[in-house]
Amino acid sequence: MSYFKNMNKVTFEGPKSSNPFAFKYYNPEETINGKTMEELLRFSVAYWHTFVGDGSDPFGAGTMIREWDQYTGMDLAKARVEAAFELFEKLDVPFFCFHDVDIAPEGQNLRETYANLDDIVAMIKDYMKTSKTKLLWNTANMFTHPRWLHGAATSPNADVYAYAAAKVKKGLEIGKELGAENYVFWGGREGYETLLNTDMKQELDNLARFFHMAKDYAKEIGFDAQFLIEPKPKEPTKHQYDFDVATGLAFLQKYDLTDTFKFNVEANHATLAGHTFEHELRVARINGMLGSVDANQGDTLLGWDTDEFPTDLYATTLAMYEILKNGGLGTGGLNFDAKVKRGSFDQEDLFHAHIAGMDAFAIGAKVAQRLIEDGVLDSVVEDRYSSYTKGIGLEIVEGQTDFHQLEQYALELGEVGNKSGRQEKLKGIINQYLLEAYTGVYAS
Ligand code: XLS
Ligand code: NI
Ligand code: NI
Repeated sequence: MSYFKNMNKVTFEGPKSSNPFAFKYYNPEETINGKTMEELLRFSVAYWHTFVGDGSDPFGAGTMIREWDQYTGMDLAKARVEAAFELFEKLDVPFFCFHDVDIAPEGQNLRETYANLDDIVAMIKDYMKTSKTKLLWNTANMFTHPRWLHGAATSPNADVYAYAAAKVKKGLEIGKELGAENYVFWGGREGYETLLNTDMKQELDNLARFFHMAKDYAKEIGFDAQFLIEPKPKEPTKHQYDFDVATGLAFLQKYDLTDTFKFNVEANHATLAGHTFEHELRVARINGMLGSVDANQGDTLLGWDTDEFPTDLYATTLAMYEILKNGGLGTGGLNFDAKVKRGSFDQEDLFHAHIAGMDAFAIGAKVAQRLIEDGVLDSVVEDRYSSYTKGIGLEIVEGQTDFHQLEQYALELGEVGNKSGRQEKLKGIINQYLLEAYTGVYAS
C-alpha cells in the first residue's frame, strides 16, 4: 500500500525552481571539499516525530492527519514501517533513527515487548535489503512509561535500573541486527526534581556503572557502533545530569568513558542550556568528541524544546563551519529531530519540512566551505592570537615561563595596547557570503 500516493521522488532542481517538492540547494551529487553533499550531510529522518508524533500539546489533542492511523497496535506499527520506507525513498534520505517504542508497542510485560520488537525489526531488516536508507542510530525510550517517573539508570529503585538495563541490552542487539552506525543515550529522566530526596552521587555513580555495562555488552556481541550521549539541560526533569557538552565531558572523564562515547549535539538543547548551537559543536569538536547532530531549532522566545525544523541559515552556516572543521561527522549524521508544527497537519507538510531543512543545511555547508576556503575567519583568528607566535607569547605557549618572569616582563610594559575584535565587520562579511548564496552564485 502507498501512503504518499501524490508524492513523487524529490529531486534537485536548483534555486530557480518554483516546484515546492524539489530541492533548491541540496544536490546530493554536488561535491563540497571532496565529498558529495549526500556523504557530507548524512541526513536522517526521526521516526518518532515523523511517523508517531500526533501534534498534541499540553492544551489540546492531536491534529495530524496520517493515513496509517486507520490501524492500531501491531498493524499500526507495520503500516508505519511501510510508510517510513516510502518516505525515505521519496525524500532520498540515507539514514533514519528510532527509539524502541517508536517502532513497536510495549506489551503487557518485557517478554511481550521483546516479541513485538522482534517482529518489527525483522520487517525493517527486510525493507533495508532493498532500500538504500540505513540506520544512523537507535535508542531506548526510558522516559514515557510511568515506570520511569524517577529516572531509569539514575532511578532510586534498583528494579527500574534492571529494567532499563534490559531495554538497552535489547537495543544494542537490535542495533547490531540492523547495522546501526551509532547508539544514542539521551538521559530522558536522568536528572532530578529536588535535592531534598536525591542522592546525587549515588545516581551519577550508577549511571556510570550502567554505561560501562552497556560498553561491555556491546563488545561481547561484537556491536561496534559509536556510543553517543545527547546533552540536554532540562526537560523533562528540572535538572538533567547531561546538562551540556562540557558537563557531559567532565562526567565521561571522571568515569573513564571518553574512549567509549562522543556527543550527539542537538541545536534546541543548546538553546535551552543558554548556549548557541555552534558553541556546543565547538566544545565537542575541540575535544575530539563531536559524534553526530540532532538538526532542529528552538524558539528563543519559548523556554522549551520546540524541535522545529531547521531553517535559520545563519545557524546552519555556523554549524556546518564546525562540522567541516571537524572533517565531517564520521559515523554520525544530521538527524532531523524535528516535528512539523501543530497547524501543519497534512502529510505533504512532512515533505515541505524535510526539504526546507535539507536545503537550509546545504546552503549552510556551501557558505561555510567558502568561508573556510577564503580563510575569512581563520585569518582574523590567526592575526588576533599572533602575539603567541613570538617573544613572550611563544614562551608562554611553550611552557617556558613562570610568574616571576611574567611579572618582570609586565613591569617593563608601561601600558598595554589592544586591537579591535571587529565582530560587526565579520557579521557583515558572513551576510555578504550568505547573500551570494541567495543570489545563486553557489547554485551549481
Ligand atoms: C529529546 C531528545 C530525544 C533524543 C532521543 O529532547 O532530543 O528526542 O534525541 O531520545
Ligand atoms: Ni534529540
Ligand atoms: Ni530534544
